[in-house]
Amino acid sequence: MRFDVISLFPAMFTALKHGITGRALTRGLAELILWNPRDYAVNAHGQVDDRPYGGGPGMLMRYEPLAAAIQAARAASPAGQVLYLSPQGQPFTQAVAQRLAQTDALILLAGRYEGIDERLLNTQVDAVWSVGDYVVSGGELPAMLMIDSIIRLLPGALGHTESAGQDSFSAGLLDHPHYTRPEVVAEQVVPDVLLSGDHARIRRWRLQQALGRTWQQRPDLLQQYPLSDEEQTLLVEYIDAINESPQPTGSGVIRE
Ligand code: 9D3
Repeated sequence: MRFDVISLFPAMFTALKHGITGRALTRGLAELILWNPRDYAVNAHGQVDDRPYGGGPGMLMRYEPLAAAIQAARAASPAGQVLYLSPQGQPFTQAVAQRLAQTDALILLAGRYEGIDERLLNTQVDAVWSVGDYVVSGGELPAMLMIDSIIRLLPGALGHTESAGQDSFSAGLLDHPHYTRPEVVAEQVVPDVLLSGDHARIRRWRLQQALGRTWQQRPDLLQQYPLSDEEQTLLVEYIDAINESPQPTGSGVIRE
């Protein structure tokens, strides 16, 4: 899959050379091409920002260099949809990542300053995505988040130890707790069930923990999740156990 990124700070994208994304790039599963609007600056000063019509604080990305960089990226990747990263965008979710991972090419436009001219948005941008309701300084980190989450979904990107397919139930739920050696740490022991070797019991415990943690931390996710009869039973048992034993204040437990 091909990613073309338009950004004033192309060096930020070197972060993607590490780990899973780095391996996918060196293996040729994914390709990353950067386009810097500064290279398309029109005046002697190499100016890439401009003042907003109507006045007010803040600058916009200057129209001509940005339009030229988009045009160059489009010419190099004609099949690529142009995605603009913006706080005004639709929420980027795992479902969106899964859909975009099915495509061959994407052109990501990372904004700086207060954003881009609305006419570029109208004529050059196919979709607008936000990575969450908080403010960051530019579109680069959001673009990297999107690229990372998409690359991990490409066939062959994850090694067998990283394979996401193992806990198929966990799609749409938070993960269960994990433990590794040693068996006792700071007077906390590994739950007995994980040492039992009883794989059916371990699977049920993990599913129950995933359901319980999602219920506690992310009830919004649970609303979207259709509970099987087994899951319903496990969750009720989890909630009952919590209501039987007092919990520290602030642990997020709802008591009757
Ligand atoms: C003064 C109003 N601000 C909008 C909330 C201005 C502004 C702040 C930060 C305009 C752009 C930015 C830079 N942010 C992004 O480019 C961005 C972003 C984000 O800040 N949050 C969540 N998702 C995204 S995607 C791109």
